[in-house]
Amino acid sequence: MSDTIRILGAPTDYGASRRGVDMGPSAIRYAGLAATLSTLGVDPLDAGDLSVPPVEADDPGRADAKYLPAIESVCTELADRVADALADGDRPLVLGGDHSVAIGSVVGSTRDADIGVLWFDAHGDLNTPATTPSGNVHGMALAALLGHGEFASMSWTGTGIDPENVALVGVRDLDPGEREAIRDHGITTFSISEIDRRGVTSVVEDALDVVTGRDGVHVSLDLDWIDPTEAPGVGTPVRGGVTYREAHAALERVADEATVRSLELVEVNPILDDHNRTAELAIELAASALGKQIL
Ligand code: 6HN
Ligand code: MN
Ligand code: MN
Ligand code: MN
Repeated sequence: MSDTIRILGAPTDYGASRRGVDMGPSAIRYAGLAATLSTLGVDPLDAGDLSVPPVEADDPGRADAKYLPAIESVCTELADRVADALADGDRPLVLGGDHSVAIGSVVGSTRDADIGVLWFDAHGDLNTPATTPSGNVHGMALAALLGHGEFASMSWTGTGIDPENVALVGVRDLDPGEREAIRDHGITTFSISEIDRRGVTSVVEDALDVVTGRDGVHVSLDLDWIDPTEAPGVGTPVRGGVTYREAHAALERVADEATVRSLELVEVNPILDDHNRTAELAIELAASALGKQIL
């Protein structure tokens, strides 16, 4: 793999109920993404944004999976762009957008490859149209990728990823249907309480033991994983998240122990942010995941 990081913006908020995450890619670039990546000795290649029609122009359609056709079209294009980047030997870095874009990133990253998925999130994102409390597809992204419920019949969400190759890290807000999904499908889940008890480093090491895929791991980083005092610019904040240092320690472990095949930074909402600090944190964490050294 070359040292080129191909930046792909996916400015969508179709999967979230709040406007603003569609400005995530712009906020993350403005906070200095390319300059930071350059200091790591990697080559940032900004491939621009996918063209996403404004949400106002569309009708949400079904209440239990809002804007699903629009999400399908964005994710289908994103999957191809991610797979193309990898085929060219570049590492894709996807900028969301709400977390539904992960359906595109992971479908693309897993094409002709055997990968693990690390999902850092306050939430499980394991609802289906049958269990969702909101109808927002960002809360269903991981279920879609695993082919749960109705997603089993949708070819655009299919990865063939084995649930044993997925780990959820740091969750603290699960819906009843998500708890059931974790139990029924045996998805390795490390709650925030486990991080409290055992420390983030040891938890991430265990997660990495679970997900190691032959071709590396996809890191899906939902910024609401971090405590809202450090990451206020997210659409669905939940108190009691990991601290600034815990987040770095986690991604530093990932860089040390795994091959990061693809990475995404999602749910940054500059409208709700405090002077773009969540976007800045997203960049710092990407740098940690890509092997930034302090000494
Ligand atoms: N995210 N579990 C809630 C729902 O509506 O399904 C919240 C989901 C949040 C999703 O932050 O990516
Ligand atoms: Mn999420
Ligand atoms: Mn595969
Ligand atoms: Mn979340």
